[in-house]
Amino acid sequence: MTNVLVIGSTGQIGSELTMKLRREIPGSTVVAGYIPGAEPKGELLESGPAEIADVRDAKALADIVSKYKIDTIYNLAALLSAVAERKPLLAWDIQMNGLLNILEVAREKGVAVFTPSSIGSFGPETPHQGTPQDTIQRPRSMYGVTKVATELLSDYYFHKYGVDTRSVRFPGLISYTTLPGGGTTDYAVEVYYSAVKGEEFVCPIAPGTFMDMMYMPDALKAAVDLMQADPSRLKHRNSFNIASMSFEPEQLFAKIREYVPGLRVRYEVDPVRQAIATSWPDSMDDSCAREEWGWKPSYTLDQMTQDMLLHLREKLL
Ligand code: VAH
Repeated sequence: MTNVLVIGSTGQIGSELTMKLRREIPGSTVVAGYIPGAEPKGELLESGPAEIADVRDAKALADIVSKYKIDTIYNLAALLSAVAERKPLLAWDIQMNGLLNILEVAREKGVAVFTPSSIGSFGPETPHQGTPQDTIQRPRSMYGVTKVATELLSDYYFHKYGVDTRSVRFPGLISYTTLPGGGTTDYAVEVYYSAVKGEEFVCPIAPGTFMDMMYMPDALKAAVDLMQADPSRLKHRNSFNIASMSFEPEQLFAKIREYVPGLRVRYEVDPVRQAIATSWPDSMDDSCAREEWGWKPSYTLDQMTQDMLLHLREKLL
């Protein structure tokens, strides 16, 4: 993996993944793909090349791949779960027609492709505790439908054409660099901002609602390690369960109050996001990722909380 195109480079994952790849891959060219209206800024813009990369424009993608001799695409273009419920047709267009464009370019030009899946690819019938790697996936959200279809289409391109497609099922991701864009797990990011600013946090997810969560540094480690893994060890490809921590809102708030005793919270449950959250796993079994490519998270809830508060105080105060 040397010349990389990150599609969605200004989003919650892409903004940090692009910088990590530029720092950690010697001699690499890491192109920040973006869409008009979401241009890269600051260090992301100044530290490497950037190109307009709309997944719905197949020719533009092919031209970028040729121009920079791209060997790997990270496809992070997606509407997150709550937004996708408001704009289901746009979500399908970006996530599925966009993916098809990327996979066709990858097939023609011999490019590896990483397209994340999510805990959102599971549904109410999926076992919620220790969710298996291979299990029933009948999500009721458009986001989840696109994630299951992403897994199937990516595996199809591997088995039929030999395209090197790989993927992980991300938990809810928590980070301090870029706010998430309308997901069901966003509450677990937003509450840290409220804690640092001394504002009351209004929580849209009900107490007792467990979801898999992960600190961004671990998520980025997974995305890079999987693409660098020995392909002969992979029994799965699209998509690996990866897990780190599982908590419900009250557990998260109690941990934050160990460092910000005055944190104030009240609940205004959002029925759309609550229905989605209830359908998702409480905790996934990630033994296949651990066995096939050495996955292991580093951060605990306590370590994440200390790191989030430290960096948000620097950023906001
Ligand atoms: C969302 N943060 O809530 C995203 C993610 C697993 C959750 O897919 O939609």
